[in-house]
Amino acid sequence: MTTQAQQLAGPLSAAVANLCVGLQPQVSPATAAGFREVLRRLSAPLQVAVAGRIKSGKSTLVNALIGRRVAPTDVGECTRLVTRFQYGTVDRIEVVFTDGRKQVLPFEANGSIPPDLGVEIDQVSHIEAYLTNAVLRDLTVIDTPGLGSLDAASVARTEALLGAGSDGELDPVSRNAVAGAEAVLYVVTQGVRADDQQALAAFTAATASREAGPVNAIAVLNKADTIAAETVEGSNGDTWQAAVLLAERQALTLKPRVADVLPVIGLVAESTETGGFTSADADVLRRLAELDEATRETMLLSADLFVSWECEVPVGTRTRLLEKLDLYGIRKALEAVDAEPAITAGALRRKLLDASGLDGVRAKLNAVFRSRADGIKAAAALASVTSLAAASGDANERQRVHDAIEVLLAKPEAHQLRLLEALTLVASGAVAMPNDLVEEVLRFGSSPDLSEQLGLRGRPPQELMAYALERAGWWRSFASFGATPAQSRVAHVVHRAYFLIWQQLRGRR
Ligand SMILES: Nc1nc2c(ncn2[C@@H]2O[C@H](COP(=O)(O)OP(=O)(O)O)[C@@H](O)[C@H]2O)c(=O)[nH]1
Ligand SMILES: [Mg+2]
Repeated sequence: MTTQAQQLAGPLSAAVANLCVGLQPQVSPATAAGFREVLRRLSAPLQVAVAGRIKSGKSTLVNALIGRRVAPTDVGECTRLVTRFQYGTVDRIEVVFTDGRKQVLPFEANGSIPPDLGVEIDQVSHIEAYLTNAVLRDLTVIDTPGLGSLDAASVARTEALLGAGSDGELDPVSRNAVAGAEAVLYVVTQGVRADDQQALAAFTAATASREAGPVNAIAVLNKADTIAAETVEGSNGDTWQAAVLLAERQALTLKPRVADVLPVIGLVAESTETGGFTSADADVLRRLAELDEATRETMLLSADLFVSWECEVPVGTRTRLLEKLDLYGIRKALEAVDAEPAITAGALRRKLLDASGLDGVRAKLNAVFRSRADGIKAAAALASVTSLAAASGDANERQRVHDAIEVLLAKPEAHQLRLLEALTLVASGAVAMPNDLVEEVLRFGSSPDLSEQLGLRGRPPQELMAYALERAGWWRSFASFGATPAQSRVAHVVHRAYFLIWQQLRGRR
């Protein structure tokens, strides 16, 4: 068996792949089969699950991110299935049945997956959608029906199938050990409830007990346009400001299980990114902008009034615009036309996209997931390797695997992996720390930027270096003196992280 080094995300994935290859002849056939699956996953793009309650707008957001209206939204049986969107050289939909059978289906004329498949849905495991889409080259996006929902069958399917796609070679225990998404984009709407926390825990279960944490989890506050600004203190009646404030508040509830909570308007992002917003729509908006003030204000009071109020623009046209942008998007577009009556459809689209907050979500995905894909994948693979060995029931085998992992982690190159592990341990509360130290440790995961990792964004290099060195010293003594063994292990990693930052800063001078 050879590893496909050119497809691996980086050196950490390569190190874990080598570990698997090296161990393969020394373990039972069942564990070896599991290792093959781990190797297969290591050379695939990062697997990101989009999770959250039903109707929170997951599929809408998936479409916006992929840039094509390919996931059915709202209704239809497909919204109850897990769909994996991955890169392929030709566009293709495969329905995978629970018995392993596969059936190829055509896309709808509009390029979407058919909302109703015309097959026995109870026998469907999940859908594989291959798209020739550049976004998917290094990110496989998994749309889920919804964790923490009331539809028990959908929940069961989500939990069972997140990250499915194994070749049927594995027994259920092993499959569970290697299944699971490697990262999660968690979609919430106004008012995170207690069961959203439960849903995050369910995600942990679905990722085969790997913790979701700030290293591999981001949350978005979707449907930001529907927030009633007057209910949010400090928003000054501004919807987006209200969304920003609410997202900050939700971050307090969800952190440190997620890296951040960002507001977004998935619907507007979808319409502007998938070609849904057309120049005909821009024409309609220009006509609406010319209506007399009173008519316009009345129409913008509610969705009902928008479509039913007497006005020269046909009702069907208005209904379609409402479906694409909802009232908030229409209001924003009208403001843009007011400010610049000759605005082009393209410029209007850009304004709407800016208003949707999608750029912020993309930037966060890049900073938290893409830039760390190697570490995230390697850590997930190591966790799988560990649970495969544990599941084998053979104490010798377990010891051999454990020893090999220890050797790997002791290498200086594996520092990033240890740091990711430490972040997850601290974020999940598995290793208890005082709050200020938790915050300090988690900063390492907040950004690839060194000054931000130090919590000293924008400060001069000299100050950054002095601080890194000082904290390195502090964590070293904390490791030796004031710490429990578990804390001490984390502290050593943090000490080294500061030391390496200091070295890097020095090298830049
Ligand atoms: N107003 C508004 N509606 C949205 C937004 N995102 C999604 N929706 C609507 O919410 C409904 C459910 O969306 P869907 O993506 O199917 O949710 P899912 O069940 O989580 O996949 C659809 O009618 C979407 O058009 C948003 O940001 N604003
Ligand atoms: Mg959906």
